[in-house]
Amino acid sequence: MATGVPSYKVILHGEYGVGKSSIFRRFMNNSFTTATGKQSTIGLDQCSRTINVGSQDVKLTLWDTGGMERMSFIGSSYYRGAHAALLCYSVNNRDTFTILSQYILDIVMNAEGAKIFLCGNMSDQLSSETAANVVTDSDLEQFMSQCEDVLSGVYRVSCKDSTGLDEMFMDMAKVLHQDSVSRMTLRRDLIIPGHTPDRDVNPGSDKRRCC
Ligand SMILES: Nc1nc2c(ncn2[C@@H]2O[C@H](COP(=O)(O)OP(=O)(O)OP(=O)(O)O)[C@@H](O)[C@H]2O)c(=O)[nH]1
Ligand SMILES: [Mg+2]
Repeated sequence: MATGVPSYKVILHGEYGVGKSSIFRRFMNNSFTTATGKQSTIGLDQCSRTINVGSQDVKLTLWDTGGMERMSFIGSSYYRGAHAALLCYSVNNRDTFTILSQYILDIVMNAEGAKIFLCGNMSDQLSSETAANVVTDSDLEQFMSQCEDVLSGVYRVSCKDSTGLDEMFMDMAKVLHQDSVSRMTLRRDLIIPGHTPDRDVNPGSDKRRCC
């Protein structure tokens, strides 16, 4: 039986430049860098943090990579065993938002069973100058109404000024742990000591199997 701190793997997902690595760095060491020029992530990074949810410690491990790696052979280890995907877009770039359904499909196909959390980053960039390209509250509401069964949490954050990040990590840890506890309870309730369900469903099946 597994012991120790429950551990959950979360992959970062979303368009180039929406701030996935910035979220990763805030998670890892609470830092933020403003890169001049395009610096896409190459390779795979992972980092863990222990978060206390109520009376229980849980470990969240974030995985970050660039789009090219996800499509290469590295991709399979990226998706494998993921409990969740943090699907990111930039609140001041509608293109990164309108493409989200493609990313949801990608997660569903490659990381079966992973919960999806939606994260709008760069909330510090919401201003009148960027208004034309901003993802509005009504855009978000419409998207959520279409995808409510798919989304396990919705957040708005800024890596630049740290708004909303710790609350998001805490909430994700809570949701993932609660889900895991519910599954274990369900499994335990289904197993009655000394009772083998298969035999009752098909009495006599043992005879047929006997050689
Ligand atoms: N103003 C502002 N800039 C941000 C924020 N988050 C990230 N950035 C900047 O956005 C740029 C892209 O951020 P990254 O974290 O590299 O984005 P990414 O999604 O990892 O990009 P890829 O690796 O290419 O997929 C960098 O110049 C960051 O400094 C934020 O919350 N506010
Ligand atoms: Mg990156």
